[in-house]
Formats: sequence, C-alpha cells, structure tokens
Amino acid sequence: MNYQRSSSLFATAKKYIPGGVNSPVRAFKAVGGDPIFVKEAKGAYLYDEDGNKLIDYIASWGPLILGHAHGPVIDAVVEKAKKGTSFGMPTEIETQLAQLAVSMVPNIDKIRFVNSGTEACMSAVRLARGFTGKDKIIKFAGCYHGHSDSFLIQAGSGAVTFGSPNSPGVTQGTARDTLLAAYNDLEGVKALIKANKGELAAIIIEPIAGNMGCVVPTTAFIEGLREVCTQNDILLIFDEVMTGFRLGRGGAQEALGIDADILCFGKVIGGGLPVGAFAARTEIMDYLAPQGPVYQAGTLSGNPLAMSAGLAMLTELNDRPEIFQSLADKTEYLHKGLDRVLSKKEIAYQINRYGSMISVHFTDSPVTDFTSSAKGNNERFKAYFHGMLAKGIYLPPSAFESYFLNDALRYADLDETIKALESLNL
Ligand code: KE4
Repeated sequence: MNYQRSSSLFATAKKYIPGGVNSPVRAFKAVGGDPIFVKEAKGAYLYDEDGNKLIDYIASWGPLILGHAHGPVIDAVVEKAKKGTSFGMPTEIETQLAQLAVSMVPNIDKIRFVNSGTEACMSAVRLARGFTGKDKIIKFAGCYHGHSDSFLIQAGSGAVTFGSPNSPGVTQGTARDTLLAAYNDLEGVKALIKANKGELAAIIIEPIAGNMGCVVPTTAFIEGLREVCTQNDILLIFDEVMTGFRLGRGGAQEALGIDADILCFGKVIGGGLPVGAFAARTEIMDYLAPQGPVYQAGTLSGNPLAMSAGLAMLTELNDRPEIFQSLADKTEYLHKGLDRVLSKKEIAYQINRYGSMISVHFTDSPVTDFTSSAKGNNERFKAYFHGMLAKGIYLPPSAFESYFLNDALRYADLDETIKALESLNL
C-alpha cells in the first residue's frame, strides 16, 4: 500500500503542529513510521489520503460505536447546525440528553456535561475532594484518565508510549496527592489506605482497563475495592470514558454489578463530537456550582451541536440494546479467529477481551496489570501492526490500547482481518 501523500502531509503538519499531531498517540511513535492521514470514513471503513481503504478497529478511540458517518447522527448534527451551534445559554437538548443518560446508567441522579474525558475525570476528582474535604486520590499504574496533572503519574495510553509516565510540568505538590497502586492488587490498595488514614478523597479506576491494552479486573479485586471504599469513606470513581455506553446501557457498573459513587463519561456519549460528562447521586452532584461550592465551568459545555450527536447516538443504543450483544459476539468471533491463527505461529501471545474491547499482547504471561502488559515484545507488536496495516487493517498504533469494534463491522471484515494475520511472519 502506498502512503506517500500521508507522509507528505505529515511533513507539512510538523511545521505547524508539535509532532504533526493534536494528540500524541496518533503519531505512530510506538510503532514507527509516519501516521496515516484520513480523508473520510463511512461505516467500518477509513479512506486515507492515498486512496487506501482500511478496516477500522479504533473508531476514533471508541466514540464511533455505530460506525463512521452514521446516518441518524449526521442528520441530527446537520439539522442542529442550521439553527446555530452554541449559545452559552441553556438549551432543552442538554436536558434531553441528561435525562436519557440518567435513565440508562445505574446510581446517578444528575450529570454535568463537559468537552472531553479529561475534563470529566479532572472535575470528578475536584468534586470528590470538595465533597469529602480530603485531598489524596489513588489511581492505578497503566490507567489513563486524561492529561490533567493529577493523573499523569504512571498513566497509560500515549503517556506510557513516551516512556515518560511522570510528565514534566507536573509539580511534586500535585504528584504528592496522587498515590499509585497496581491494578488487580487489593492488598496494595489496603496498604495505601492504611498509610494515608483519613486523607483519601477517592479512588479512580478504569473498571475495565483499556489503556494498558484491555485488562479485566478480577471479581475479588473490584468487589474488594468497593468494600474498602465504603469502609473508609472513600468515593469510588469509575472512569467509564471507554466503557460507558459501550459495554451496555449501564456500562461497567451494570456489567460488573458494582455501584460506583461518581461516573466519568466521554467518547460514545458525544456521538463523535467533543462531549465528556460526570455524574453521581444528587447528594454529591449538588456540591457543584452554581448549586454548591465546587467550581467547574466550560464555554462550550453542553453545546447543542455536540448534544445533538450524543442524543442521536444514545437514543439508538437505548432503543437497540441488542447492538451491545452483537458487538460482543463479533469481538468473540475475532478473538477466536486471531487465537486460532496465532496458536499455529508458535509465538508467545495473550488475547484479552471484555465486551467489544480486545487487545493482543506478545508475551507469555497473563496480562493483568501494567507491569505484565509492559513485558510485551514491542518489536513483534510493531511487525504485527505494520503487517496488518499493509493488508488494510487499521489497529491501534500502540500495545497500550484496546481495540474498539463498531456495529458497522461485518463478519466478512472480521474474516479478512483473521486472514491478514495468517499471512504475517511474526
Ligand atoms: P479525552 O480527554 O481524550 O477525551 O479522554 C481522556 C480519557 C479518559 N479516560 C479514559 C479511560 C480514556 O481512555 C481517555 C482517552 N483515551 C485515549 C485512548 N486510549 C484517547 C486517545 C488520545 O489520547 O488521542
């Protein structure tokens, strides 16, 4: 496949945009080579600037769960845009999306819209600190909650790719209030709670992790986490930016049967436009300005254009919940096919999967946390990524990411993906 125009566009982009991209993980640093520039997309397919057609497994990192340029979403956005895009004033559609989200997600009475998952998680932590009057939080190595200072401590996703888990610019003062635990290590969490008695406002976690590849919590760990939070008056924050409205109407809370105190959303809730959100029971949410003392704001928060995309997407998912099972079935089919092919190649590999989230790791030990994920053979991952790309399969350009299947993918696309892997020498 020819990528000349992408490379030329990348060279120009680098003159005006740091690293040529507006988000680091897109730059292919983890896999080498120049990033692919997309011209347009429809359904499960990307069409790049060199005329290549690619089967898409990232769906803009999760949002496009119904496929690219999905008719009802596009129609809603076009119609709304004709009436103005944003007013900085309340509009009915914000309440309509809020009401729908609250009806779909367990344990929330109210929701506040923001413009990204980062804003959602950052605001959720500030709210937890304001509500509890305590400063410290626990996060997990390999989990990524956006690029707010408090989270860039052994973060996952692009932050790991750059091998600079503690980003310059994050002060010691900030880092001091973020404690680090290992995913699936409940004893480690208990030790941190004991050593910081009475100081912990919240524990924030990706309930199904996607930013160290897909990593699934053990039942004992996630149930134990809920228990220790309750026992120690610590708020449990589920970062459902990836899992929310992807694993099912009620996201990871419903799938795992765990009640969180504050929920963070992004990606799917915006239908492909910039929307994040955080939500909780009234007692907590009413601490937020202008109702309560915890300040949080945003010029474009809840803008009707983005709301129209989110409302169209969540309405369809709410009306057609069978989509979630269909996505999980397709992901299981892909898992079995990749497993069948890789098992014949006599190489060490693991495939982690939950719902429509899946990832391949080239390591012989189970991937249950960041340490085990980081043991993956990245040279082999690079060969895998570029080999699949050469066959027209677009996977996440980093081993520290999850794939996101979309509803437009057909079984024929999955077969083509499995066949492409069969042709690779890894
Ligand atoms: P954004 O600020 O990128 O909208 O969301 C931050 C975020 C928060 N929480 C979770 C669980 C997330 O996965 C993310 C963002 N995900 C990455 C992909 N792993 C976004 C891709 C990128 O950084 O360009």
